[in-house]
Amino acid sequence: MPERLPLKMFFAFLLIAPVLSVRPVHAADAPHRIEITARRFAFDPGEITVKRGEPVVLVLKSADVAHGLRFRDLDVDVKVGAGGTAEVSFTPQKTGDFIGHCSVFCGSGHGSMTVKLHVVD
Ligand SMILES: [Cu+2]
Repeated sequence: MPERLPLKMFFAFLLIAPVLSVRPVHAADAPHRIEITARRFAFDPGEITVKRGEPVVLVLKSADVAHGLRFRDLDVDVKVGAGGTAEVSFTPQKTGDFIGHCSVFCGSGHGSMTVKLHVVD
Protein backbone atom coordinates (compact mmCIF):
# COMPACT_ATOMS: atom_id res chain seq x y z
CA MET A 1 0.00 0.00 0.00
CA PRO A 2 1.59 3.31 -1.06
CA GLU A 3 0.19 5.17 2.00
CA ARG A 4 2.25 2.86 4.26
CA LEU A 5 5.55 4.16 2.92
CA PRO A 6 5.90 7.18 5.26
CA LEU A 7 5.39 4.86 8.24
CA LYS A 8 8.14 2.53 6.98
CA MET A 9 10.47 5.49 6.54
CA PHE A 10 9.69 6.61 10.07
CA PHE A 11 10.69 3.25 11.52
CA ALA A 12 13.78 3.11 9.32
CA PHE A 13 14.79 6.51 10.70
CA LEU A 14 14.34 5.25 14.26
CA LEU A 15 16.77 2.43 13.51
CA ILE A 16 19.35 4.65 11.83
CA ALA A 17 19.20 7.72 14.12
CA PRO A 18 21.16 6.24 17.05
CA VAL A 19 23.96 5.19 14.69
CA LEU A 20 24.17 8.68 13.16
CA SER A 21 24.13 10.44 16.51
CA VAL A 22 26.94 8.33 17.98
CA ARG A 23 29.46 8.87 15.17
CA PRO A 24 30.36 12.57 15.69
CA VAL A 25 31.28 12.07 19.36
CA HIS A 26 33.48 9.01 18.79
CA ALA A 27 36.41 9.52 21.15
CA ALA A 28 39.13 8.38 18.75
CA ASP A 29 38.24 11.07 16.20
CA ALA A 30 38.78 14.16 18.37
CA PRO A 31 41.86 15.30 20.30
CA HIS A 32 41.58 15.49 24.06
CA ARG A 33 40.70 19.13 24.87
CA ILE A 34 41.76 20.41 28.28
CA GLU A 35 40.79 23.88 29.45
CA ILE A 36 43.04 25.64 31.93
CA THR A 37 42.23 29.03 33.42
CA ALA A 38 45.12 31.28 34.43
CA ARG A 39 44.72 34.03 36.97
CA ARG A 40 47.19 35.77 39.28
CA PHE A 41 48.76 33.61 40.68
CA ALA A 42 47.54 30.11 39.88
CA PHE A 43 46.30 27.79 37.16
CA ASP A 44 42.97 25.99 37.49
CA PRO A 45 43.19 23.02 37.37
CA GLY A 46 46.72 22.86 38.71
CA GLU A 47 47.15 19.20 37.80
CA ILE A 48 46.19 17.32 34.62
CA THR A 49 46.66 13.79 33.30
CA VAL A 50 46.98 12.74 29.65
CA LYS A 51 47.91 9.56 27.80
CA ARG A 52 51.17 9.04 25.95
CA GLY A 53 50.58 9.18 22.20
CA GLU A 54 47.15 10.81 22.53
CA PRO A 55 46.76 14.17 20.74
CA VAL A 56 45.98 16.94 23.22
CA VAL A 57 44.69 20.47 22.74
CA LEU A 58 45.47 22.73 25.70
CA VAL A 59 43.07 25.66 25.85
CA LEU A 60 44.49 28.43 28.03
CA LYS A 61 42.12 31.13 29.24
CA SER A 62 43.10 34.28 31.07
CA ALA A 63 40.81 35.53 33.83
CA ASP A 64 42.78 38.74 34.27
CA VAL A 65 46.13 39.79 32.77
CA ALA A 66 48.35 38.18 30.12
CA HIS A 67 49.78 34.76 31.05
CA GLY A 68 51.55 31.87 29.41
CA LEU A 69 52.09 28.17 30.01
CA ARG A 70 55.32 26.47 29.09
CA PHE A 71 56.39 22.83 29.46
CA ARG A 72 60.06 23.13 28.59
CA ASP A 73 60.70 19.37 28.54
CA LEU A 74 57.87 18.86 26.02
CA ASP A 75 58.66 21.88 23.84
CA VAL A 76 55.17 23.28 24.52
CA ASP A 77 54.54 26.99 25.03
CA VAL A 78 51.31 28.95 24.72
CA LYS A 79 50.73 32.61 25.55
CA VAL A 80 47.38 34.30 26.13
CA GLY A 81 46.50 37.99 26.24
CA ALA A 82 44.51 39.68 29.02
CA GLY A 83 41.05 38.11 29.19
CA GLY A 84 41.75 36.06 26.08
CA THR A 85 41.89 32.44 24.99
CA ALA A 86 44.70 30.62 23.20
CA GLU A 87 45.39 27.00 22.39
CA VAL A 88 48.28 24.72 21.58
CA SER A 89 48.28 21.18 20.20
CA PHE A 90 50.79 18.51 21.09
CA THR A 91 51.15 14.75 21.46
CA PRO A 92 53.22 13.67 24.47
CA GLN A 93 55.65 10.91 23.45
CA LYS A 94 57.15 10.10 26.85
CA THR A 95 55.59 9.20 30.17
CA GLY A 96 56.38 10.99 33.40
CA ASP A 97 55.53 14.08 35.41
CA PHE A 98 56.22 17.48 33.88
CA ILE A 99 55.97 20.92 35.44
CA GLY A 100 54.62 23.80 33.36
CA HIS A 101 55.41 27.38 34.34
CA CYS A 102 53.77 30.67 33.54
CA SER A 103 55.83 32.10 30.67
CA VAL A 104 54.66 35.72 30.78
CA PHE A 105 55.64 37.85 33.78
CA CYS A 106 52.39 38.72 35.53
CA GLY A 107 53.37 40.06 38.96
CA SER A 108 54.82 39.15 42.34
CA GLY A 109 53.51 35.55 42.44
CA HIS A 110 54.40 34.75 38.84
CA GLY A 111 57.21 32.37 39.81
CA SER A 112 54.86 30.12 41.79
CA MET A 113 52.36 29.58 38.93
CA THR A 114 52.71 25.96 37.87
CA VAL A 115 50.72 23.11 36.35
CA LYS A 116 51.65 19.49 37.03
CA LEU A 117 51.19 17.31 33.94
CA HIS A 118 51.12 13.52 34.30
CA VAL A 119 51.70 11.55 31.10
CA VAL A 120 50.66 7.93 31.58
CA ASP A 121 50.46 4.79 29.42
CU1 LIG B 1 53.04 34.88 35.03
